Amino acid sequence: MPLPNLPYLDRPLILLSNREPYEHVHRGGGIEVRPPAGGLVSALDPILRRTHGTWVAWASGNADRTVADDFGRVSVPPEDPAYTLRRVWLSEDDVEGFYLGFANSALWPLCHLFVSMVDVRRSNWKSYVRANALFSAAVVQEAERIGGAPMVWVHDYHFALVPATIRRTIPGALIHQFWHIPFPPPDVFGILPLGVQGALIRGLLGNDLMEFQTDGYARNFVDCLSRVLPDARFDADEARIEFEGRATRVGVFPISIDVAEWARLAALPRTIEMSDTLRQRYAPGARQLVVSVDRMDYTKGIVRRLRALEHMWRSEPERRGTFTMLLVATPSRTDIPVYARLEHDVLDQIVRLNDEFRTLDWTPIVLVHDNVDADLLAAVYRAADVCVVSSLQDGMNLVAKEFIACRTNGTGVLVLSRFAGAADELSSALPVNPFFIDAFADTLGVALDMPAQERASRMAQLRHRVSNATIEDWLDSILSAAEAAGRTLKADAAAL
Ligand code: GDG
Repeated sequence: MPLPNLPYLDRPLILLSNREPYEHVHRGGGIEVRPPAGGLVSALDPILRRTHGTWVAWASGNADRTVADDFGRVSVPPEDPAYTLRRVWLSEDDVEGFYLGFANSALWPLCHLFVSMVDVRRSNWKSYVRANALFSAAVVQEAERIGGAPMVWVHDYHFALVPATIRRTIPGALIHQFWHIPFPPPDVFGILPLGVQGALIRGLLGNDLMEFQTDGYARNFVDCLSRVLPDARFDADEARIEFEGRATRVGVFPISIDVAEWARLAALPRTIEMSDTLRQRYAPGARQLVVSVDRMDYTKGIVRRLRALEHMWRSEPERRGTFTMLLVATPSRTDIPVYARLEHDVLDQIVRLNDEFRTLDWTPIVLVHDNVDADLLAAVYRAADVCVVSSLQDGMNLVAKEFIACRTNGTGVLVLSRFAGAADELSSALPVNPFFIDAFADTLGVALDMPAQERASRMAQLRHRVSNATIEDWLDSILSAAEAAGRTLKADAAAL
């Protein structure tokens, strides 16, 4: 990926995320390294290589300790060491309480407005506090090792308390945080115990810059903070919060993907071969192929998607057999009961629908319930006539952008939930409200019936948008805004 120039990145970079970029695992008597999985890690890895920075993350691999030094440090990438991965070990109790518990059973449903699923426990909160302290200490230790005032880039909702903690120890650090998921409005945030609300907001105000995917989430953050900390002042023109003598800026940076890399993957001979096989198998002749790709997560609207299909096949029997639904649902967070139940419900629903509607030469829904390689995903995107993203809430949704990047021939229809952050940018997609089942089915019908010319013109607009807002653009704008925030805040502090 061609990286931005980063002329402004004159401080040592320390990145903090829950997932680590390289995981060491025992395999067949030896140790294997699992390279960056997932788009975000792959996008950030080159920046760390370029800047010889430090990445602090949870040690999730069962051979991680074997290869790291006494401090949990290991040089990566293994074949050509360029930066330091600093691993943080969590006890089983903290994986349960911090990660599965407070982060994924309280904050995740809360931020996605799944109020009835929010499960707050004192022990999980304590574990979240403890884990945040552990990660903060690791960042501080790395900063001391490197020397100078670093730029610390914190990722996501796992680490709301980290910025303020680091700030207390290294006042001159430039700290900023990207919040990948939605931020809830005050009434929903208000479900949390008062003390927890205050601690989270104060923790985040340790940042120089808070980064969100959309205007709406940024506004929600400001509304929450105004309610929780009435003494905080927000200057809307400057997008600046002032609280207890410190300032935090708020910015909107919709995340993107490595467009060139997806286009390259989609054009590989083996991808084309896989894509042709998918079409021959599931969409022979005039039959169309509708696809979806998600982690198996209740926020992605998989159950509603299946209901819309059921509604369509029942109310418009002539649609049966005209398309196959290829549903890629990657297992996720299976240790959390709600996720295990979702998996069970989705599998059940698919078996039931296939039993009811299948014909001799047609299986209505084909499920891929596995972790698949990126080139197979590219083949799925390439093979599709229609891609459906039906999130009930979603910070951005990268799948929508990946589908567009892979449509190098300019065809294909994107059906996109109004409740995905991506909908703000991708206005030429077919919008859908996944809660309104009949209308969802109607929209699928519109997508399937859309004339080639309209498909091409909508896709041209989508491709134009995505090619002009890539992951490199995102990195460039976020890192330069963080540097600028650091500069102006320093000037503000001098003037105070
Ligand atoms: C959060 C926010 C925001 C999926 N299955 C496989 C696989 N994937 C890849 C896709 C895509 C990514 O996972 C999923 O993208 P989402 O955008 O849906 O992400 P979330 O995991 O929900 O993450 C989200 C994102 O952060 C970034 O800020 O967009 O709103 O919830 O890249 O391709 N990749 C591979 N095998 C799979 O089986 N290799």
